[in-house]
Amino acid sequence: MAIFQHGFDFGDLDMASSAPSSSKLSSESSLAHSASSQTLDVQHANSVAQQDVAAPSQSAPSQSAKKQSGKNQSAKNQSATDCQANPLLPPVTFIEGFLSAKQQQLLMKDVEDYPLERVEIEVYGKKHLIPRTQAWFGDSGCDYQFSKIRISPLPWPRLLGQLRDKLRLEHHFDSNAVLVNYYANGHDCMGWHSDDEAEIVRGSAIASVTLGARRDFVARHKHHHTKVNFALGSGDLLIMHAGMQQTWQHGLPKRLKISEPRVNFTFRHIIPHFYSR
Ligand SMILES: O=C(O)CCC(=O)C(=O)O
Repeated sequence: MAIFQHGFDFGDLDMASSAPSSSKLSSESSLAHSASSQTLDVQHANSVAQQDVAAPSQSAPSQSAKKQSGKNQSAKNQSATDCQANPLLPPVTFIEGFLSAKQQQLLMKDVEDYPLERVEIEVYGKKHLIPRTQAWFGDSGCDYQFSKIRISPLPWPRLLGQLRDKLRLEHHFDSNAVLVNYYANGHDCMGWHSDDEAEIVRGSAIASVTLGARRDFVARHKHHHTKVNFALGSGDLLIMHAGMQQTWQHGLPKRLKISEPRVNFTFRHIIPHFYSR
């Protein structure tokens, strides 16, 4: 661990500047997706969801979530909500304040140099440009295919590699590739989907780190269609555990009043050389 942290300039930065924020989890089984109803219902729904998460023996973040954040130098600035024990909620751990303000700033600057692309995909035989830009980084051989497009990974940018190390160190989360999605404003979005492509190690977790504008990340159960909203803010981490992709879909709806950019990194575990085997 000492070796990891030595020269780990990303982690060496002042972690104390990471400010805590209130929990932004809401259950919206009966909510429409308008920005105003989201805002109105967050408080009420939040307490419902928190009760669900909390009852009866999890009235605080679970022991495992506490243990995880306890390992972090900035643990005092983090708050973790572990939904894994509640079958009505998606199996996720939501960690607010995972990145300090300084780390967010450095990463945001780094993103400016990424070769972000607006790729064209085919849906039901029609070609569309995706409503966001993206880049794919990873270890060699970690190709990724979606909507009939296959992309090979670019080498890890230094800071993103450090972010991967931070996830490994603090959350025992291993990954070999990351998808970067850049949403220029609230018009950019991502539709309902599951990250269940064949090259993703089945049952592996996916870690999502957010920078920039706070946006609603909505999970929808594939069978009973319950929706749960996570208002992900800058520096937050959402770990989607085993079962999430098989049982729930997720998406990032448009929020037309938002004019600020948002960046999201989803760290994944890909089967290397899957397409050349
Ligand atoms: O931007 C987000 O938070 C969602 C990203 C996502 O769903 C994905 O990369 O599969």
